[in-house]
Amino acid sequence: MAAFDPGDDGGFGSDRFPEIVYGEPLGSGTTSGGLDVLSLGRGGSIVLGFGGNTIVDGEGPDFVVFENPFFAAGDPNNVYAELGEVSVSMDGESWSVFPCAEDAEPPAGCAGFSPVFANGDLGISSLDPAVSGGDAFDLAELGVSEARFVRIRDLQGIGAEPNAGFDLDAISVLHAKVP
Ligand SMILES: [Ca+2]
Ligand SMILES: [Ca+2]
Repeated sequence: MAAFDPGDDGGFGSDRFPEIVYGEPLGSGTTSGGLDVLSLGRGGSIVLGFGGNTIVDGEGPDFVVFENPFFAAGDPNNVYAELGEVSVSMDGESWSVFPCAEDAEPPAGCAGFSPVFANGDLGISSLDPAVSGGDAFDLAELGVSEARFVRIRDLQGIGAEPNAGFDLDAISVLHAKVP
């Protein structure tokens, strides 16, 4: 299940929705923003389910969100980021929100800040946070043991049409319970 509530000036990738936000990410590393993404638009949001599987709280991070941030002009201190707020839910109605300090340096608790190296075409796994890049989340931080849905909401409303807002490439589930 995937439900997209687009904001203004987004929609890049929507012709390939929902497939574009499932499957392996196609990260472009630190040099440019990957194009295997759905642009949420200004204030847009998306809810993703995982085919009936649930994310469970295991040791360390439990899922990773892949956007397409990159180092502007190659400068690691100048990340071109479009941050998103991440929430989880069991029923799709009641949500637990990861607090996102978007103005902290570096931002904390948000998705969309860490460049993506995971790439299905290059054989770089999205299931190994040591190599994948992306922004990892731990259910334990919220005191949540299990989640069926992840919601991402664009926070910054930047970028030009049709690429405005948070660009979702994929979410990888590190700790899953399969029914
Ligand atoms: Ca965990
Ligand atoms: Ca982006």
